[in-house]
Amino acid sequence: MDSHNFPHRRYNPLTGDWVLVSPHRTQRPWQGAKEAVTETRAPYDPNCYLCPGNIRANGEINPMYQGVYVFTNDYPALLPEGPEVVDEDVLYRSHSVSGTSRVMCYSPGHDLTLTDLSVRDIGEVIRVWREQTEELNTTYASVQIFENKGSVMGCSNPHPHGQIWASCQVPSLVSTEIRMQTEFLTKNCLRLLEVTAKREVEDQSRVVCQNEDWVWLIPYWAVWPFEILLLPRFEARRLSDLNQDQTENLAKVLKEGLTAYDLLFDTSFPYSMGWHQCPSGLSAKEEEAFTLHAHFYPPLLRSATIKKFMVGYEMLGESQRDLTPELAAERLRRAMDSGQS
Ligand code: H2U
Ligand code: ZN
Repeated sequence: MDSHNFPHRRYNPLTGDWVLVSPHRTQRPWQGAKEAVTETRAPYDPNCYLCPGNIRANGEINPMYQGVYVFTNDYPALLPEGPEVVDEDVLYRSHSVSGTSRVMCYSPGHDLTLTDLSVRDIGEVIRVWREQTEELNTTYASVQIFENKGSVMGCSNPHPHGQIWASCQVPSLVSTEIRMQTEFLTKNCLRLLEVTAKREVEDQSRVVCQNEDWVWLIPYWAVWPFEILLLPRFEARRLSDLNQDQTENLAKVLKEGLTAYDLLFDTSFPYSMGWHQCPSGLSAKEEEAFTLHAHFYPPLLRSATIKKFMVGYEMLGESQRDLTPELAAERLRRAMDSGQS
């Protein structure tokens, strides 16, 4: 069967979910009309609560920071301490959670995005990700680094920033990935994401860009049209494991991959991205099975304004896509080439 032309389901070994792929529907003409959505912003906005020297919503004043700036979220989703709650009712279960939430400004420049930063400045962002992971891991098992970019993803402020939420309890999606990676290692004597990186680099059809340490690819089981899985090509469990060369190469692949995103629809590409790092306190087998990686989930489908909706069948049955991951990767590679010529 030519899977590029017929409906089929693909398995996501990281979650255990299936995705319905309906490539025949893309026979409809591709309307990749480039409706550029350009928004001009000044390098400083007196009303922005993240710009250097400005007052935040709780009255605190940001320092005149020059590089990356991290502060505790003024409206944190997690608190370090609280009353002990355990409810083990047969139906209604709950337990306490403890943690902290931080906001991380990537740059003082209000008009920039992570993509716009130089490779050197992206390297600074990674260095702070590494430091934060190391520090927070001494108190909290799980360190979740993420970024919501663009108002379409619910981002409240265009100033380039991400967030860090750390907790003693491991969040559900990370727990699932731990279980799936451990089961894969037990069954196949292979690390799931290590073998994924190797096979994808050999095959190339879903790879958008790569260097000696990293590969930026659309996973075989991608749900979002231009979803990315960023994988190391060396053994790593946490950002704090990265050495200087691996950090520099990560900055390079981020610059390249994110630039391809922006070129695709001639817009500052929105997404939700985040790192999955190995929590502390796992068993030796779970720790061995885990590979550090990042997911990028962008909502756009056909242009800067036409997004993919996860509704209907997706909400009630399972995720579905028309554009194959292979075609999506080819479009991103082409966008990248157009930027180089
Ligand atoms: P988004 O990246 O999703 O827009 O979130 C920005 C965060 O910044 C949000 O969690 C915090 C909000 O609580 N924030 C502050 O900590 N201080 C402020 O003055 C405003 C927003
Ligand atoms: Zn700002």
